[in-house]
Amino acid sequence: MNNAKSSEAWRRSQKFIPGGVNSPVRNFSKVGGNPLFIQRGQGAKIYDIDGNEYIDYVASWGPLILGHAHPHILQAIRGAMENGTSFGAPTELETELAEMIVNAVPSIEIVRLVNSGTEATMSAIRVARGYTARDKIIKIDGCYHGHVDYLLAKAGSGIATFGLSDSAGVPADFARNTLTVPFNDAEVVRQTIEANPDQIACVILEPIMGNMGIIPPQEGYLQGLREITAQHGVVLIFDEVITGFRVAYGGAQSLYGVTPDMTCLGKIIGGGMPVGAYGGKKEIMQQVAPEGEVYQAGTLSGNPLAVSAGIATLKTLAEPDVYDQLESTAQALAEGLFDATISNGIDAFHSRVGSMLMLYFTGAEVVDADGARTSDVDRFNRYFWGMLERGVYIAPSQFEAGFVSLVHSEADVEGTVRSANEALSRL
Ligand code: HOZ
Repeated sequence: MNNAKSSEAWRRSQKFIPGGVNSPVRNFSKVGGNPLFIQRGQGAKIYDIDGNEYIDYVASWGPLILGHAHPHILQAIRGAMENGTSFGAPTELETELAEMIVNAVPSIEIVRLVNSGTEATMSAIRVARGYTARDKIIKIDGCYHGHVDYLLAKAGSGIATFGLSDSAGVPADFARNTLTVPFNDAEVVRQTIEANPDQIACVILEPIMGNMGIIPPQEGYLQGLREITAQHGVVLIFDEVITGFRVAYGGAQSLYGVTPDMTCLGKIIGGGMPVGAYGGKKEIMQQVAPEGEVYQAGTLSGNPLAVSAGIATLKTLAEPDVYDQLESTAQALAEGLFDATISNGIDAFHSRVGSMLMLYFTGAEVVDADGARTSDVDRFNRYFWGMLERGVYIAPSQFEAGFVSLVHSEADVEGTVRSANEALSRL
């Protein structure tokens, strides 16, 4: 694999950008090597500046469920751009996207658009705190909700990839009100709420963990959280930044039939443009300024280019059979990878929900973050390079999800499985 130009580009970028990247997990240091610099994407493929072609399962970390440079999205962005790039004033496009979200996501009656998933979770928690007049929150070990100060404790994604327990620069005082409990254990949430009577504002979690690999909720877990939080007047927040419009049009909450009080969105609803959203019950969202007293604002919130890309994405996802197609492609891929680990005698745990999938290099069953941490990351790193050298681009971290998009073909799946067989046979 020739990556001379990427190596040179990285040498240069490190002079001006921390680690040469604008988000830590993009850096390949944990898999050992330098990141590829991407020139363009088309459909299921990306092309680096050295001219190498890869089947892409990173999909910009989730948003590109339609693949790269989808004509509907490009057309929508071009159309919006002709009218100008930002106004800082309401547009009808924002209402159109908000209405689509409200109609799709069971818990959302009112929604506010922001610029990233981080902004969405931070704002939702502020609203939950304002609504309940309580300070403490419960977060789940291994869930990642963006780089909000008090949410970096025991977070997944880059925090897990780089083996950190949290981030420097967060005053202990800021994290004092964050209580952390394991995933898939509703009883410990009950105990924590009861040990802190009338003090817990919210429980926030990814209903399917997607930043510690993929960890689905066990039967009854989400229902249990719903009952416990309702009993104690605690706001239940689902962070569906990854799962929203990914595992089903209505997100994980529609898949599992559990309706939280608030939901955070991002990624897919911007079609590859920067976006986020938080919403929920009217009564709670009425706390948000200017209706209520919880302040939250943003110069570029509801940006017309991002909103247009989001509308085009959701319209395409609303077409018949889209989720069936995603399911059958992802299922074929997961089965192929499963067979490949068996025939190569590799200790592996496979996890998949819809078009999100993960191969953990562990013999343990992964039901929470501690299970994910049993993975042999050195083995994963060798697998990562084996796949990359064979033209398959997976995330450079054992803890980042793989995403199948609508444009992955049978040939892509077959090629990926062939590459996995070869890569695994050389571990
Ligand atoms: N937080 C993202 C992964 N879960 C990473 C975003 C990025 O590096 O682009």
